[in-house]
Amino acid sequence: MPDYTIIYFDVRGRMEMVRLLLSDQGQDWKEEVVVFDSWIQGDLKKKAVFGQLPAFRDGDFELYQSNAILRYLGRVHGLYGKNTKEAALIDMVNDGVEDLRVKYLQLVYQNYDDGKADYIEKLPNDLKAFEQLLTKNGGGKGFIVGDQISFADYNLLDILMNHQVLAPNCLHDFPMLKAYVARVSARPKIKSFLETDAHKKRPINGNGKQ
Ligand code: 0HH
Repeated sequence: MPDYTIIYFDVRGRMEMVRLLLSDQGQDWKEEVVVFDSWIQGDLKKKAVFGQLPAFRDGDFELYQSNAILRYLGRVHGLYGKNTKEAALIDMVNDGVEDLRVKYLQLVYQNYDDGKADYIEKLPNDLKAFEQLLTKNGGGKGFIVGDQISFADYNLLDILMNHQVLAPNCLHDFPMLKAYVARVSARPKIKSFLETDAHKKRPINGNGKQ
């Protein structure tokens, strides 16, 4: 059994997609919660490869960068497609999710009050690519790439759920994506995870905005 640990602040942030993946794959993990007061003392920051969290440990193996962590778990748990072309498409989707996540984090941490209305107005431009990709993949009734779940599905699910909190009707014009969120989040182990207090009580972001 792997010995996984997530080292991160007490937020969903850049690790909830990893928690979704681990839950769905039937994996256990430990949490090392870093409180901001100890972070600003600086010792942990100096130790972090790029001066930031999250970090992830698999036994003695330590990794930084949330997308590298996702890809590592994708390789270990067979969530990286059936061939090199599927793997490339999974990377493409995951990079698209990362682009949207960066925009979302900039809104939340830098410009929430002034920028929210404009962000929501422009959001369909970002969501339509995912709707089209999903629809083109076998009619949109399955996963984002191929016919089995990949690490990009967990990342996409997480960012879409965050956006449903930000703008509850944001998927109204994207029926495939809306059904996808309902379908993937209803997978039994994901559903159980989403019902845990650990998930429900963990804030999406560190500044109370969502
Ligand atoms: N490219 C990196 C990755 O994907 C980016 C990591 C990053 O931005 O892993 N890390 C931020 C925290 S993620 C960081 O380390 C955003 C959540 C912030 C919540 C912080 C407040 C928690 C209070 C309980 N930031 C700290 C720093 O840069 O010093």
